[in-house]
Amino acid sequence: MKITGAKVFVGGPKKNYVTLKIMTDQGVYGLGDATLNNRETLPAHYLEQYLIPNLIGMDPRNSEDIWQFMYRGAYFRRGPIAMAAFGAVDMALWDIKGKLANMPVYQLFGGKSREGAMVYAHATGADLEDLTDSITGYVEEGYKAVRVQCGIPGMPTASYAVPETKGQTKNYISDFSGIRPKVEVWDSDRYIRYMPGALAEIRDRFGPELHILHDVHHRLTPREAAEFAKAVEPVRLFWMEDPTPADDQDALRLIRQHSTTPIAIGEVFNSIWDCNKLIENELIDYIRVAATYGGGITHLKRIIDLAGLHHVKTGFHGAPSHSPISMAAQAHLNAWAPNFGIQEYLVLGTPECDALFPSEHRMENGMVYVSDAPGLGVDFDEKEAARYSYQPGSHPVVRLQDGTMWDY
Ligand code: CS2
Ligand code: MG
Repeated sequence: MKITGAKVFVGGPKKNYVTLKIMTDQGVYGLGDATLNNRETLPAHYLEQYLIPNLIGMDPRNSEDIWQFMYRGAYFRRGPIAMAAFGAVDMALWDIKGKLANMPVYQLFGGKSREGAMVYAHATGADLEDLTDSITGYVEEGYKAVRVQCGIPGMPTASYAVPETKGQTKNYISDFSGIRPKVEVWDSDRYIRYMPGALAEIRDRFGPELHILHDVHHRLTPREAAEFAKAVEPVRLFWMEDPTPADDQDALRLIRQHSTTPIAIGEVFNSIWDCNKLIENELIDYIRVAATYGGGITHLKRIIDLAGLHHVKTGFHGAPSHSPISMAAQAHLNAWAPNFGIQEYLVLGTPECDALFPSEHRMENGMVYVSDAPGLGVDFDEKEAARYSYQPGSHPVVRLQDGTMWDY
């Protein structure tokens, strides 16, 4: 069996999904997702210029060897761009493998450990009242877990002008204006003074059963994060996410020494080598590495297995930037993983998204039920895809009030 060709599509409804389709000489094809939010064209180029020319002629069933070829063969390893490209190839190969076996991919891991996998939604509000309304909406829809974020009273707003620039380049970008980030202003002290009380009020209003999650988005120092984690202990959060910048694997030790608030981290990790110390030293409770830029199913499965040895559960990133293909890859892992924790789940399921990526994965009462179709159980409609093109975008950047650059 041989890979005969592959195509990359960039675009989608409100998102620049990077979709890889690998074709074979037996008519079976596989789909993968390489969407690296706001840097989408880079994994697309990696795929088109380096990986696809090498894949042609390879046996798609040898997904492990192909993964090692991409990773070891690159010499310059890891990093989100390369790992997103490898991840897309790997997902597509598992999709092919499942279709050949006529089995859903979770069967190839060892079958189902559960029927439905709990997900969490995002509730946000300009203030606490607004946030309460947003949480109420999700609770009424049947969600059992909600991530809660709200505006901080008195937090200054950006006073920096975002320069407007237009320009022309040869490839995807013809207008630079979407590339210039908007600026947000951050004040850790104000946040630490306000947020524990706000979270306590949410717990009071919604009672003990609701799983409450909160994302600190890498903005505190280890000492501040320890203070925060201690202050929110009575709220009994499901997790406190990304308390400190994720680069420093030792930072979490201080938080651990001072509190029992569960810690989740990993949405910006790309490799087991970004989190092995965190897992082995039992400094975290949930690992959030995504299938998309974590090298796909093959690599994520290694992380899940290491985590399982150390009481660390899964809580994969599921921001809307991930396409339904990698969400499906995660749905299969979530159905199987003995150490499944929770899945982030956002915004998918719009009619436009369903038309582009038809599937039978379904969401009901805050739980995702994996499709039993062979492979990943998601298709890709190329005619629909022709409606979309790449739109430049950027994450906001964050500065302190005096202008100092901070972590988004
Ligand atoms: C966030 C993300 O989902 C989350 O927990 O931290 O929305 C993050 O801001 C984006 O994925 C960035 O691309
Ligand atoms: Mg996050």
